[in-house]
Amino acid sequence: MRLNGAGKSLDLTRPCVMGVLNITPDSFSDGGRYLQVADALPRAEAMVTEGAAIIDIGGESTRPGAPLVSLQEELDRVLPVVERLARDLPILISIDTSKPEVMREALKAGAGLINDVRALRLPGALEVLAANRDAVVCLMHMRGEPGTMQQEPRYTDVVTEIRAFLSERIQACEMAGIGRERILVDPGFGFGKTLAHNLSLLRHLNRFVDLAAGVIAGLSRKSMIGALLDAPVGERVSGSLAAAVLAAWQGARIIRSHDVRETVQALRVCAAALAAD
Ligand code: 9MG
Repeated sequence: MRLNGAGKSLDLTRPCVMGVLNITPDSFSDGGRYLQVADALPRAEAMVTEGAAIIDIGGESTRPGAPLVSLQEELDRVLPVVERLARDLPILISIDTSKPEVMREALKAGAGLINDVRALRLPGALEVLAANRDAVVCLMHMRGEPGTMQQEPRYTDVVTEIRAFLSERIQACEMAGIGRERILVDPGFGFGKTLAHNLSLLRHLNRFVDLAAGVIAGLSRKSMIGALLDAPVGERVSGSLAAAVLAAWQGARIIRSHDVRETVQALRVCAAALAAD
C-alpha cells in the first residue's frame, strides 16, 4: 500500500515516523526553538537523516491553553518553511492546520498531507481537499477545542464513539469527493481524553485500522506518558517509544514523534517481529 501526495510517495506496508517540526514560540515540548526557515531546515534535514518519512509542520500550538494564532500569522510562520522543505527534501511534507486558507496555500507551496486535528470540520476545509486530488488528509478526533478539551471529558464507550466519529467524517469526505485511499485517521491521544480513555484507545487501536488508508498515532512526550511515569516532558522518550511500539504492533502505520532516531529504531524492531513467521 502506498500513499501519494504532491508527487511524493510513502510505503505504508511498514510503520514509519512523522517527525514534528513546530514553528511556534509556544510549543509544549520543544520550547519554540524552530522559528525561522534558517533554523527549521537543518532540524528537518536531521530528521530525514534519522529516518523520518514525513515532516509535520505546525504554526499554531494545540496545547491546552495555547494562544490562538491569526490567519496571517500562521501563513507567515509556515509557508516559507513548507516551500523550502518541499523543494529541498525527498520526503512527504505535512501541514498541521485546521484553517482552509492555510491548507490551500500550503498545498500550493508543496505540502502533500494535511494533518487536521479538527478533521476538516471548519467551513471550506473539505472543499480544499476535494479540489486537490494530489493531497492526503489525516482526520483526527478532538473533543471540543484545545482551550477546554480537558475539562471533564466523558464517553460511554470511548473506542466505539471515536470510531463512529471518524467514520462519519470519512463519509463526509467521500461525499465531497475525497476517496478513502487519501484518508488517514487518528484517535487523537490527549485531545479531550483522560488517562483511562487514552489507555483504552491504545489498547484497542486495532479497531481503527479498517476505517481508511492508515492510522496515525501521536503519543510522543504527551501528558499520558508523563502521568504514567511521573516524568517531565524532557524525560518521556522511553515511555513514548513503548507506546509507539504498542501502536505499531496493532497496525498504526504512521507514528508522530519528536524523537525521530529513537522511534525509527524502535519501529524497526517492531516491524521485524511483525514480519516473522
Ligand atoms: C498536531 N498534533 C498534535 N498531536 C497530534 C496527534 O496526536 N495526532 C495528529 N495527527 N496531530 C497531532
